[in-house]
Amino acid sequence: MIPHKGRTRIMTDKLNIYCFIGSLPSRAVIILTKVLDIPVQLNAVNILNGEQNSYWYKKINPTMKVPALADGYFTLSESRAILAYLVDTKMPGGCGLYPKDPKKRAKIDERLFFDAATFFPKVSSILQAYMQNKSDCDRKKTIQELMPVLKTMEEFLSETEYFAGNEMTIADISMFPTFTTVYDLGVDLSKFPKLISWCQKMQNIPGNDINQAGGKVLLEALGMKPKL
Ligand SMILES: N[C@@H](CCC(=O)N[C@@H](CS)C(=O)NCC(=O)O)C(=O)O
Repeated sequence: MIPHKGRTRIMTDKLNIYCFIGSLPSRAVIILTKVLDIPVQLNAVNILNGEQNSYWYKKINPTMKVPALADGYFTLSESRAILAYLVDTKMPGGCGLYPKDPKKRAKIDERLFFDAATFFPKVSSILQAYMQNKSDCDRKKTIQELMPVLKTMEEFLSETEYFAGNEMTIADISMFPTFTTVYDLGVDLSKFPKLISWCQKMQNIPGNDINQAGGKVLLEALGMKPKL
């Protein structure tokens, strides 16, 4: 991954991904590039020192968040939109990760929206509570608020092996780094055996090493040690 020092845009034939390895949605995008085995240029944006707010990055992603993608002059933010774009453009013939069949795709979108609107924000609140050095009580409250979400996710896995059917899709890839973060934070997962076995399967995919490395970076930023 190359550091990106004040340049406005890196133009290469490869797709450019702007990311921070500690970031959960950045990791989901990197993992998908490994699963699809596509050449990409990874550009590090250090959100720990505020690089996401720099002028050059704001031109690529006006929301000033990671990840972002640049495909020539076409730019895209929002990790789940990037995941869908990567499958659609790199696997034009279709692919089980995000099939073209409207019903299958709608089910995957349903899980992606659940992730964006419910799962990721709850985990993000826990991380914020650690980063802002909130009291133990406040931290525990954010963890308690995650529990019903994990229960729903356990129920999602009661009928299918993955979140949107019996094959891995981009919905699983999107949720994987967020779930391993929950594990790393030491949240009690004993009531969620299906989530644990889903996570174990996901650990065999290409890019798991990057997810683990990102987990270490994140926990170090929080002053903690990873369990995985
Ligand atoms: N919904 C966005 C969330 C992106 C996001 O929250 N990124 C965080 C890192 S995980 C970020 O860039 N934070 C820096 C900031 O808020 O200044 C996505 O999935 O891409």
